[in-house]
Amino acid sequence: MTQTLRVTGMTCGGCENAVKRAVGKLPGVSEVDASHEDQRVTVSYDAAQVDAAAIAARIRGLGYGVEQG
Ligand SMILES: [Cu+2]
Repeated sequence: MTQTLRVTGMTCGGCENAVKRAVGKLPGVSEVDASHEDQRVTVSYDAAQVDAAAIAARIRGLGYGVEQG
């Protein structure tokens, strides 16, 4: 499935890349797109292997805020 999370705290392309790299390493994640301008991260993943909570936790672990919805 594909889900878009509202992510706060990203300020540049480096932040986008950090999120893309970290989330992309999670098992089951096939695609990650991040935009600091839109404060948005879109993730395509296999729901049998990973869930939105785990993805959000990974992003929070980098120091960014996540609001689901
Ligand atoms: Cu940055």
